[in-house]
Amino acid sequence: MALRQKIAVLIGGVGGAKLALGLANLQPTPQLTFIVNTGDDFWHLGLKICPDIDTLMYTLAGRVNPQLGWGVADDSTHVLDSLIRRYAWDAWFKLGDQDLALHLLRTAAMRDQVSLTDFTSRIARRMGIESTILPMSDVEMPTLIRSRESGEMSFQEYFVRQRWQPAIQQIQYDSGQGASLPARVDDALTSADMVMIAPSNPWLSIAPILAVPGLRELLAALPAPKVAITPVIGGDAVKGPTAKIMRELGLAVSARTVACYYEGIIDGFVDDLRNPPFHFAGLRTTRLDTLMTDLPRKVALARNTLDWVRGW
Ligand code: FO1
Repeated sequence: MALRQKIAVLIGGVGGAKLALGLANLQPTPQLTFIVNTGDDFWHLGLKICPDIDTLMYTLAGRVNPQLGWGVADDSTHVLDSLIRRYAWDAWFKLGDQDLALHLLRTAAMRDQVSLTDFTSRIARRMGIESTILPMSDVEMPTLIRSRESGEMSFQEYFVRQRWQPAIQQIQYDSGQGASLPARVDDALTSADMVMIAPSNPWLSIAPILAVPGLRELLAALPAPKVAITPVIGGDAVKGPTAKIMRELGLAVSARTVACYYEGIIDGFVDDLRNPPFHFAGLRTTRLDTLMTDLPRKVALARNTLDWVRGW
């Protein structure tokens, strides 16, 4: 029997989860390990919240809210309603009741000194997810946003409370105060037949992963093919603030800028058919339909990317 191909994917957010679902629905299914951004994680109402891990888990388990791309489908909001109506709480971060169950369990596990990696593996298994989901680090590495209007703020303060409206002056990535590369992340990358960078926001979702000590250097030295997929289609992002942030950072809103950003850590780049072609010395590029509006399109992008890289 042929060995299942091992693919490690750097990932974060709603756009990344779409590709993850495409990869997980390939036949035969590759052996998938997702290395997930935890720069968005925060403590809220005493609970440990890990939005990108949860978005990925709910998506792969078929439980995600399809309209939002995050949270649980058909979730109720009894707790949230109580907080607002009975206690006049400023409930700016929306937590559904079923989603809360996961945050309660995770918080209890953290208090019992269970690592985020072990907790995530346990929950993913209980959700029936076959892929491996690894937080980029067990040490907290919160991304901080600085803007002229609002000064320094936490990621969720910027993203949710202020609806990503403040113009970004600087993004500060945490390197985990000397934390080292988690052994399971190291293993997943070292043993991978291919590494992919999902079409997640490079500055908000992928850069925090690249800030994990040792990860960028390891990636650069890996002999396996490493390929990124563009989050920019037709001069804009499908959803979210990618294009806005690029403009605020003084960058041209193009797939070329994204490929440039990943220089040194990728050797292939999947651009979108709608984008103008570009060439970089030493970088293989292809143009595919990267708009993942339904499951067949997600699977097609995963399949076409793998077929392209296998043909190198
Ligand atoms: N995004 C929002 O825009 N508003 C919310 O109230 C919100 C709540 C929320 C709760 C749990 C969760 O896992 C994700 C949630 N998100 C919410 C999404 C999240 O803030 C972002 O998608 C990511 O952090 C960016 O990748």
